[in-house]
Amino acid sequence: MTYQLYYWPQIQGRGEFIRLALEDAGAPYRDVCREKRGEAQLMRILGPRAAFAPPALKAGRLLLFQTPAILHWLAPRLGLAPRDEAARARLLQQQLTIADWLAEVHDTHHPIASHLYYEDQKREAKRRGAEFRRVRLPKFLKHFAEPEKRFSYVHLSLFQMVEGLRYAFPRAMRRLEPRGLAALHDRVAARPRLAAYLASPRRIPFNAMGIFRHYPELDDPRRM
Ligand SMILES: N[C@@H](CCC(=O)N[C@@H](CS)C(=O)NCC(=O)O)C(=O)O
Repeated sequence: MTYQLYYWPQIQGRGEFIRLALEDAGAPYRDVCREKRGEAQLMRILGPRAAFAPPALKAGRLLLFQTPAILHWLAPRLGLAPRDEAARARLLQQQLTIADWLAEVHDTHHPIASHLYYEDQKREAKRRGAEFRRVRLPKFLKHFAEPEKRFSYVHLSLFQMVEGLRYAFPRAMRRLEPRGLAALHDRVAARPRLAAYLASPRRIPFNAMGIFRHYPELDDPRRM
């Protein structure tokens, strides 16, 4: 089975959480929108009623949207989740919390509207960013500070959160990052297939269009 991933070609974004699972498992997949005329293919599956927003995964006749739902379906097939229903439900619960966390990261630079420029909501972003660093970031980090021993797709997603947050908020992360999460990050980065992926051109670099953006004015202030 060759899986087909549909996601905006310029950013890691939410698509990256699915890419990491496919890459770690060594699963055959096409990153459809990064091929020729890829965005046109994305538009074709984004019918006004079929779906709300990418990422999407196509597997045979199944077309599935929503990052946590895709991972929930995919992970047992890739050996990244047990088949036991209760255990899978608990992983989905954690992935949904990660999705909430990711949305809050996005809202630090787009607190008013995602369709407006950052430059048009900078003042609000500064306030939102400060509250995020003061209250929400420590709360999420603490929640995931001691990851479960049994490896799953949630570990891959937590790796991506750490990577992204270190890029977006380097000073705050130096202050707040729990040891358990740093250790998880290093363990995941050393997995052979994942290490190969991260070093390859398939890994899109972080940039100023993605969900994780580095605006120094939203990070902890530099010490004088
Ligand atoms: N909850 C959805 C969110 C999907 C989403 O917001 N996708 C973004 C890109 S990362 C998008 O294309 N949004 C367009 C829109 O909301 O109109 C998921 O986890 O897949």
